[in-house]
Amino acid sequence: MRGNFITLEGGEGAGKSTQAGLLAAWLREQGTEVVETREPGGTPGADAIRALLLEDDVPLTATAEAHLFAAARADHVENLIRPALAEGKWVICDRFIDSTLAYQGAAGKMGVDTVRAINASAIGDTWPDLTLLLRTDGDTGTRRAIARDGAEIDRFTNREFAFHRAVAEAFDEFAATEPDRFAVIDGRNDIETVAQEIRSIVTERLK
Ligand code: Z5A
Repeated sequence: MRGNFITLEGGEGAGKSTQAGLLAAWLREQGTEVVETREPGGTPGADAIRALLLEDDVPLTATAEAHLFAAARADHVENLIRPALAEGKWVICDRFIDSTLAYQGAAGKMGVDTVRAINASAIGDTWPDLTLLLRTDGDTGTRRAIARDGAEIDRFTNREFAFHRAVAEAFDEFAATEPDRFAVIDGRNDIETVAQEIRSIVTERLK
């Protein structure tokens, strides 16, 4: 039987990585085989593209960025996500296609439909079964990311407030359009409250 595919989405510092780890640990306690991964990245090829996108100081157009995120995703889906699901494992992925739709498509102004088309062959029918959207106000997320990383602010984090607001609005719109796939969670709550809510949602929707 195919495993379940869960993605976590939201702005920077929303708590996605923290909650991905807690959810994976909780599922493993119950005997579920879990693969934890993240985007961009997750395979050697996708990690090399991640370095180009997030760490190297190479100026890129929005179109080039969107194609690179999709290229990383194609490798990640084909070499890691799809095989794991086929083996019955659950895959928990920190960011996936909705990030590209929100960052490059909506906030980056390429257009959500254009970005969706670029990603069509990268993911095929490998859409998430459940997408957990962690909502925070911009300040909370940025404060958490800065407290964690100190001065290490990558070029996505450094973008202006209006860009992050456009990202947040896009995520809200996607969740409203696809309520069966998305669950919206208040990421401003403390870590254990958020984790408990996620466990309830996963139990209700997937178990
Ligand atoms: N990007 C894109 O443009 N297009 C795409 O297609 C994709 C990505 C896939 C990825 O950077 C950047 O790439 C991202 C979008 C862009 N940039 N932005 N902005 P990344 O993967 O390096 O970083 P990130 O995805 O933004 O994640 P993050 O900053 O690591 O945030 P997080 O995973 O949501 O948060 P966290 O690491 O779990 O928590 C942050 C800190 O807050 C940490 O110290 C925690 O202990 C603390 N924390 C977590 N939860 C709480 C609660 N509930 N209360 C208090 N403190 C908390």
